[in-house]
Amino acid sequence: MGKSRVLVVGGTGYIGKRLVRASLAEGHHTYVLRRPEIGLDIDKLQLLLEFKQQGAELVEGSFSDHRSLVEAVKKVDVVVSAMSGVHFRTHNLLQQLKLVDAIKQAGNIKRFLPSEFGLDPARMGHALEPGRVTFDEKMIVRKAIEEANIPHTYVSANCFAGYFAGNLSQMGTLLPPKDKVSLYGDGNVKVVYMDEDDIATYTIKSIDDPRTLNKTLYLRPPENILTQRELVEIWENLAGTTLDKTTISEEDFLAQLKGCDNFVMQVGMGHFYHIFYEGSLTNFEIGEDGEEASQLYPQVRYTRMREYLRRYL
Ligand code: NDP
Ligand code: GO6
Repeated sequence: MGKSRVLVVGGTGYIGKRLVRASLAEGHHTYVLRRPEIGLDIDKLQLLLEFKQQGAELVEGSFSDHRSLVEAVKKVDVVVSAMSGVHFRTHNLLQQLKLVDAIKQAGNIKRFLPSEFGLDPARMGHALEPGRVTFDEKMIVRKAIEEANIPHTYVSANCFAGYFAGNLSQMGTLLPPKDKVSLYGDGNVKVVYMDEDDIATYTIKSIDDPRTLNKTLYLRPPENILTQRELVEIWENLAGTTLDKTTISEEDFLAQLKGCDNFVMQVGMGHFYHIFYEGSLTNFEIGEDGEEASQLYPQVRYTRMREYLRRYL
């Protein structure tokens, strides 16, 4: 396929920086939004300057200046947003409504990928409070996109391995436990663990693909569909250890969630509940409105969790 002009919004973020690199690697003309609000954040600025050296074009634009967003959007064919969903209280995801307005007014965008990259929010209508806020906000953004008839692709990336695999899916840590691991229920629910660079690679593959137009792209490469138990076993084999296993029953987990007074923690626990007890990543078949990434792009050699976990040895 030909080369596109791609604007990455949120390009210095955790997944955003990988999207910039993947777009450059694919040979697209890559533009990265540079917000004046970065102020004295020297790491953000240095990263942007690195991207420029690697061939990206930095475009100034602010969410508090509609015209600047329209001008930025007019330079490109595709907009990929990786706005934050982490600092939940500030509703950053809804900032994207301003981006939708700008795209609507500019009128030239061939594909918009809003910030999704997780559970499919369209399947989370029943999600627990307060974690459901992320799904609700993503659905509000979807509605605005669809009402404005903006061509789009939604990427359901499942579990970022850095948050869910490196720690063997333990909450409150990013490192593998040394002695004991707690399993959610029987530990036999299928989840999907994804290397973050692969998420970016698949996402960028989809931006000019007619097969993903107005569809959801699910990242479900077969060898990365694993139970928590299988993930733990992979680690035990790599590390040459055996971990003591304890079980958290569904009732205990929900009681802990309800008793927790930290908002960000409650949000996280809600997400873990849906993933590891309910099986929300895998308890459905991909339908007419979806495509599976490793089937569309079999040439991508995706990272298996055995390989990903080596870095934690
Ligand atoms: P980050 O927290 O790294 O933030 C991404 C970018 O958001 C920042 O770099 C910044 O852009 C932008 N941003 C933050 N606040 C504002 C603001 N007030 N106004 C404008 N821009 C702002 O995001 P993540 O990469 O962690 O998350 C991206 C997406 O991935 C989210 O939708 C999230 O839900 C999802 N996610 C999924 C996970 C999974 O396991 N599936 C795990 C984590 C996230 P700039 O670069 O311009 O400064
Ligand atoms: C990642 C996290 C990890 C929270 C999604 C608390 C949206 C999604 C897979 O920001 O709340 O320990 O789907 O103690 O649709 C956070 C959130 C993960 C990271 C989940 C996410 C996943 C957001 C924690 C923790 C490792």
